[in-house]
Amino acid sequence: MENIIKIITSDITQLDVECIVNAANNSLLGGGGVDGAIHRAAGPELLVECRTLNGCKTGEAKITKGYNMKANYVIHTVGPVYTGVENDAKILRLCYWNSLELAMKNSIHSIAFPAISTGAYGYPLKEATEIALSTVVDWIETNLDYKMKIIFACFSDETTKVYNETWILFQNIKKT
Ligand code: AR6
Repeated sequence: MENIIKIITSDITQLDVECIVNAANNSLLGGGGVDGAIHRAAGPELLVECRTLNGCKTGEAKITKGYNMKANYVIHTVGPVYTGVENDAKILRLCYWNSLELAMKNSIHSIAFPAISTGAYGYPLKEATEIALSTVVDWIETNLDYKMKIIFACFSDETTKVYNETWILFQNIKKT
């Protein structure tokens, strides 16, 4: 399998991948948005396992099973609440990076990300997308011998459009 990056419009909870990423909060005890959807789709056993994890620091990642979902694993990461300071970008980058590191540690070769921090946490979508795409490209380039399929599961066509536009822009920057 090659390294692949795919951008699709999808409900992340329905994807047939080894692992999906949850945009969680520090408690890891559930919430709204994608977090709520993942807990609903996985079933109550996910919360039981999450209770054993003692929460998660912002920018870090923890792994659980996927229970009733097709995905075998959920990697829970906590994005920054957007405040407009430089550190927001560093933390958002860490979410993607640490999730991929944890996936590799668990021999996972396919992973789907939601647009972390761009809902309740208020991160402007375009800026967040640039960070998401550049971070996974950097990670792939750093781990060329590890094959990973990375899917960006956009929840609306509008989000998908921003990802696709940013991807083109990013490719152009990379080439020059
Ligand atoms: N599949 C894919 N993407 C989704 C789905 C889904 N089923 N549902 C929502 N999104 P958010 P955050 C998109 O608010 O900004 C929670 O309460 C959504 O359209 O879920 O990181 C946590 O517990 C948006 O683009 O996460 C935290 O308290 C993106 O997922 C807080 O929200 C992220 O929106 C985290 O906020």
